[in-house]
Amino acid sequence: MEILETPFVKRFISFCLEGYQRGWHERNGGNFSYRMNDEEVAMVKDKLVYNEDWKEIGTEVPTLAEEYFLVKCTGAYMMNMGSDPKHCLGIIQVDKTGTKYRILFGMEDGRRPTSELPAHLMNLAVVKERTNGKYRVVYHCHPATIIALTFVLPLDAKTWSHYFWEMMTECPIIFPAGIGVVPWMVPGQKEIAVATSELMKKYDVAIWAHHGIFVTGEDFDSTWGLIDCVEKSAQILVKVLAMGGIKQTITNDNFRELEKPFGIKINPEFLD
Ligand code: 2HA
Ligand code: ZN
Repeated sequence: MEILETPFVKRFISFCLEGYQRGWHERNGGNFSYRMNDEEVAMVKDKLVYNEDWKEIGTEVPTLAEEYFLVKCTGAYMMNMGSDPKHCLGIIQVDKTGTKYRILFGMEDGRRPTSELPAHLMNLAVVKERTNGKYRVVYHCHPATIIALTFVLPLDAKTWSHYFWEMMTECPIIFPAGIGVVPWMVPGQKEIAVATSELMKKYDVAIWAHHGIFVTGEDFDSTWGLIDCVEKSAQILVKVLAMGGIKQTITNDNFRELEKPFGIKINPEFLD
């Protein structure tokens, strides 16, 4: 099968274009990665080219050794993902030691993987372990309302989780663990990758102060649903704050009432 015709590549592209339509990807902003499953690797294996040199990832991800990933290119505009995929995305493989990668498809004319490759791979490693291999998607984007709130809300997980749960009843059901927050840090470096992946041990959502957000999930739809809910919650919160603030809300007891019917455990650290 042609690589660009496979369902997972098509869905990766449609996800990027939807994010662009939402205004979450100005210029080359944001990035995206997907850990391919065995069937997807088998589907494209005879079209991959194994003659590129191994390059340093910039961090260590031994639990991802020899796995295959579909990732956005650095510098690429999400806007162009559909019309020029061979310059905007590529398939890479991690080596046996988990310290190097090589390009097997796409990333033509010297393009390279996203500048946030260390953060993507470290997050994918952490969530793979936390979910026994279920989670495969990591998405980073720059939604204006979420970023705006990083200038106003205290930068701690409890504040963000509680406010974002309060804004829509479905939110605690969709992200019951809550939202982690990384303070302002230099992007593209190992330090921010380590800080984010520490949060991904607990949360599916990590805010990057004054920059954007990382979300993770099992598949493309659930990851999309998650970022969509978080950004919508942010929009409601801004409206509520602009209208003079919360006058009545969902109580902590109300939150606890959701647990049994929806079979979830809402992070008790944020419910007092
Ligand atoms: O341009 O968003 O964080 C990619 C980014 C870097
Ligand atoms: Zn960014």
